Amino acid sequence: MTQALIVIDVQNDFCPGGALAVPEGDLIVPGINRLMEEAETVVLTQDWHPSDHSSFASQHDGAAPFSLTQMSYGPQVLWPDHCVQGTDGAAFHADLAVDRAQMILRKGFRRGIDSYSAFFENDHVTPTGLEGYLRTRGVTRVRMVGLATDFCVNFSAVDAARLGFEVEVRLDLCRAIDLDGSLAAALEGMRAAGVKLSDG
Ligand code: VGL
Ligand code: ZN
Repeated sequence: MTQALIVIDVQNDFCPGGALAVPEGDLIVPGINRLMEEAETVVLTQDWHPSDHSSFASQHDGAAPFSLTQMSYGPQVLWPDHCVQGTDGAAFHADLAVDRAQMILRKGFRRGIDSYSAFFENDHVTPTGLEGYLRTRGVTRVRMVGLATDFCVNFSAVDAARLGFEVEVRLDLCRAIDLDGSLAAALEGMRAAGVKLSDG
């Protein structure tokens, strides 16, 4: 029974001062580094958008950031431009111990579709390949930490549970965006999917 630590999107744009800053997003870095030191298998995910990504409000005439739109694959929040490929905003937080990671999974790189989850793009069917990576390495349990609790951590955790992994989310090492009750809905959804929520 092998466990993997999956560190979701601990990138400059999600930290204070970034384009889509999550309150206290940087405070979780030291605790994540400590977990990474002990973990046998470490995966980092990296939100990685082209500059004209369709999840950006700037690509939709008159649309305000944080408004909701309909895409062919379902509802989509329109975000401020963030995590543009190759920019400093897309880089990992400078203090994150990235050398501990064996795999870095980039997601959201296709213009027309977002990818909150580390396992599937937002159409919920296009795989990222992470499931195969974990299974071929014998991983059956995953522990998740990172940003943001109510978006990328939530979607990743629920997908992992649906795929049959045993999932724990360390809420003390996550921080939320919390748009219109999205944090409460995410906690409820994760619980319903069988995700273990813990505080350390
Ligand atoms: C995320 C919004 C847009 C996240 C990524 O990492 O939670 N949220 N892109
Ligand atoms: Zn994004």
